[in-house]
Amino acid sequence: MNREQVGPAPDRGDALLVVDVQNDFLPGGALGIAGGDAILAPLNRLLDAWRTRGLPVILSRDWHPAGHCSFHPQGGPWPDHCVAGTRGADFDTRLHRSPDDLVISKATEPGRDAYSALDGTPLAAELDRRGIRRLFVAGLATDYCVRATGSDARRAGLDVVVLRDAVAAVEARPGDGERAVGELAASGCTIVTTDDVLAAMETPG
Ligand code: VGL
Ligand code: ZN
Repeated sequence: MNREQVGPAPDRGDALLVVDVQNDFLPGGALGIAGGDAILAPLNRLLDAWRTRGLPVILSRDWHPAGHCSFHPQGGPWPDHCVAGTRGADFDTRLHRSPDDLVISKATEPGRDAYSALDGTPLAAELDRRGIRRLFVAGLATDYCVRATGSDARRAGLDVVVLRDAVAAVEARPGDGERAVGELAASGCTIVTTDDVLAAMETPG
């Protein structure tokens, strides 16, 4: 796509937020997203370029206590997933991580679900403290946590760029992923591909 869409080349003031790339959301996991692992290659390319420039990476993780209210046995909409400290809650080992990444745990309270990485977490304060004004958002799932995080970030006054080839949707109803991307665009998020961003990084200014 075109270079203009990304806006200024990623630099100070920008962060890459990787939402919930955890075993339970990938094929074979408790809430495995079909084709979810297809995001790993483009996402890792962007992570590598991002780190080469010393830019900050934030990883959110769904981090529920056992018996969380969102689980079926408690009357919630989901099978048990991402229980804190379990293998299902671990980040996928294929993800290019670094000890410098900021990890944000969310939905940690037993009686309350939270899809947004900004809901009940220190993320907004951290972004403020680090002077981050624009978030590049990738990860899982487009129609739940990516959508909620992107629209929350817009409400918080941040510029938001959604990486459409580095997100994947649960698709409880067919089309949920596309609808979520449409809603994010309508709320003022910029929708681009990882290649758009990589191209912008190669030709700054
Ligand atoms: C999510 C369903 C339940 C997500 C989390 O990360 O998108 N989806 N919990
Ligand atoms: Zn969850």
